[in-house]
Amino acid sequence: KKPNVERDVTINKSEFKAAVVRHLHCTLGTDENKANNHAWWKATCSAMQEQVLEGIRKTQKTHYLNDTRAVHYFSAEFLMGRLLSNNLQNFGLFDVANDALNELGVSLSDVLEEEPDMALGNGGLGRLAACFIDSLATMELPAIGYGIHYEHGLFRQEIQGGAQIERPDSWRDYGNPWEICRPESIQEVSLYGYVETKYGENGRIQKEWHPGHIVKGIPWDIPVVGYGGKTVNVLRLWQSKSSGYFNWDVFNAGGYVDAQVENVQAETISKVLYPNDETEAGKELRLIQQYFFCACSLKDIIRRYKRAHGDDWSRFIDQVVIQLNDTHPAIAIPELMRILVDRAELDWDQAWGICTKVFAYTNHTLLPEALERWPARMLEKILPRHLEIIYEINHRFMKEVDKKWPGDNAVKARLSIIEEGNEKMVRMGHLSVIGSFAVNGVAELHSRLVKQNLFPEFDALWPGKLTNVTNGITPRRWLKACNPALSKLIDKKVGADWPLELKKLEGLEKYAGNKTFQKQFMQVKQQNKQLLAAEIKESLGFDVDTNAIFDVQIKRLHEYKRQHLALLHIMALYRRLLENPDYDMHPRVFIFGAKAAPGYKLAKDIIYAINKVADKINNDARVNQKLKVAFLPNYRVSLAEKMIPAADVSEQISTAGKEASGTGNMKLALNGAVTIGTLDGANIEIAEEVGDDNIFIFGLTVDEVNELKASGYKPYDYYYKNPEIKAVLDWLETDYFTPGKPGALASIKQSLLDHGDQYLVLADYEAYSKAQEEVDKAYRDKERWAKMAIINTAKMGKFTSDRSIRDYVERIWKLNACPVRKG
Ligand code: 26Q
Repeated sequence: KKPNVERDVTINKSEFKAAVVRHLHCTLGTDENKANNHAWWKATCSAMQEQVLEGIRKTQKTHYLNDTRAVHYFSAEFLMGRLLSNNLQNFGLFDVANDALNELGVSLSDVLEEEPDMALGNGGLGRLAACFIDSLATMELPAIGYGIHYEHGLFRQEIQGGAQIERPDSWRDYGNPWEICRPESIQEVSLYGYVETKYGENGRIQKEWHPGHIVKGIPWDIPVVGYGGKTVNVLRLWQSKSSGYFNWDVFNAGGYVDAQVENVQAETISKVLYPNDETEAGKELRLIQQYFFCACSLKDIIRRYKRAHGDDWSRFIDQVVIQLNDTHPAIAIPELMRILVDRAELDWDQAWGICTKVFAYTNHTLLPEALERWPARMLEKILPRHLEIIYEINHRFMKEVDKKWPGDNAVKARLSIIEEGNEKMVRMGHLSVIGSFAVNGVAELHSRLVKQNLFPEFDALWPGKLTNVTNGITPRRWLKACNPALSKLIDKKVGADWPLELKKLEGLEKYAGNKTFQKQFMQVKQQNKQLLAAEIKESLGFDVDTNAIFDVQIKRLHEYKRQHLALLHIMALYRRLLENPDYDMHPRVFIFGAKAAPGYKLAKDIIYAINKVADKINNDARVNQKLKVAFLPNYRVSLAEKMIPAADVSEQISTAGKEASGTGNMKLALNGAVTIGTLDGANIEIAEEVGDDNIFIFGLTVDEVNELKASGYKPYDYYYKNPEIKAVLDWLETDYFTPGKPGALASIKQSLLDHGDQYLVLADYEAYSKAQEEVDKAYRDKERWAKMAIINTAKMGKFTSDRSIRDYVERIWKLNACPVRKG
């Protein structure tokens, strides 16, 4: 069966070949004999780009003619990964390109490897944005992504002597064939300066911001090709440039502008992505980045709106909805108020009415250290008018609070946008909730905790505003493209349109017990494991046994994600094997990928420890037939695409209540990995889908975590009670893993014992270790395991990002699809 998508693009093999060769000659100035794989890659991209640009033109024309309502997805991060293979797939040209290049004596898979990842994001939040714009284009929804054109994306990770070293990422150094510069849409953005208060004729107070600095924003458009190749939306990323404007009057007046700050050169604004996920950094440049892309994007939206509707603001809320991906773009709320009140001269209530019908906000975290707060003083310096507007928003909001809870100052203090204290801080989460018409968490449990713990009074004040939209992933990239062997097998059983209707995978369930299908399914897994084993050999230089269980933990390194819980267990297995060479376990390879924020000491220590323990185990002939550890450096989207199809076991072991959703959990299960995990984030919903028999759930629940903490958690109790815990923690302090450097791994032990083990690693250790024994037992029963793996794939339909987008569209955005046709 062919997918039921009518493809618009018709280019055959010989035409494709001709286009590639033409670009080799005319775009790259080389020829077939001289070209290396990089040149072939660029020429292939350029050949594709002809199709893509045609798609953009048609899509934009269609949206314009239909005067469509559109969603504007504001995100400081878009973790796109590679685009060529995705664009070929979505245009249905993968096989055409493959054959064309083959005839030119070139291997498409080698060419695909030439593409640098577009790593303009840290992890989950940035990748979610990328999956969402894929779904939006696929579902033919009018949408645009807005973000920052970072010159350097997330750092490249090297491992030297076991430790993480950060190197600059240079994804654009040799040119990016996908991006299109749009100089006709350059915008200007103001910074610094002071606010002048004027009194108009009608007695109306007028505010005028005299900026100290103006920077230019240059838009670069990245095509977003929907599956089927009909709608091609764009991701618009802003690059900063100096405008040459510098207000010397403001500077000379003194006091308003700090001379030192003027040194924030315009070009530095979009230089580099901040690598601190889940921590609030409070850096001035970060705030400027946020404002810069929000201001450019709002101007862009308003320019487009005015082209169709002139100065009539009455239809703005019908045409525009803006989704804020976390609070990073929350400054857009006072910016829109400023435009409406100061520039368009609407009165406050009218302007606020518009704002609160345009913005919706997605929360991605409950961790207190990740909730953005900006010093009022910093806002005052960089965005003086915005701080005034925030105070006004807050003032009016406090009156509303007083109506609901008269005289209750405690509730006012909790709900105020302004946190009083040593230093006044602006709470961006509060601003986002107050300025939006909808607020969502990213998994059922997380959304419940957002309502109950993070914003309980907001929920009481505005019932229904806080809601859930469970995350999802695009099955085009995360199954069809990254796992072609499994995709073809699935096609044969359930038809080829599952990438658009992921629930169709349920059709696999009836084969879960079928021996032939089990064999085929596990054969594909075996092939994928061989491919990953080759990658491990190439990257780390050692062999792994593909009959071993491939146990995969891939995600940013953070204490709450508990890579160190996995590490303690690995050390315990090692110890059991040393104590008893006949210790009965199926061979296992533990495979990690993780970057640590450069300033996060303990996270880096954990990476170092994993690598040191790996060195020892991998070179210990007494155990390395049964146990290996592979830490693959520089985890990124393109590496994930190789690891995920090869995983038998998916590690999702965060402390309950801490992982908002997780999305790697969905990708791994979709590819037939079985989860070992806590009742956290989307794991709970995954368990609901696959059933308790097809997942290994262990550990404390959210309620138990809270009870244990309330009753006074004492990690030393576990240390003294469980000899294995004691042994492995003490082992960390010796120089066994770090010869000549005793104590090099001691910080981990310290954090777990002396610093209170905030994330309850020791409390969950025993349950984890038992669950791992269950995993071992289950794997040895080949049929049982195959069945579990198949059911995991079969039951992932819920987690397509198309479903997430449908939820947003129906419950929040109220958008209509706009089919793009030929011509
Ligand atoms: C904050 C301040 C300064 C610099 C950077 C940051 C920053 C950057 C990125 C803070 C947070 C992030 C990213 C957070 C993130 O990825 N959260 C994850 O979002 C996923 C998608 O919803 C969830 O699945 C994960 O559970 C959540 O951890």
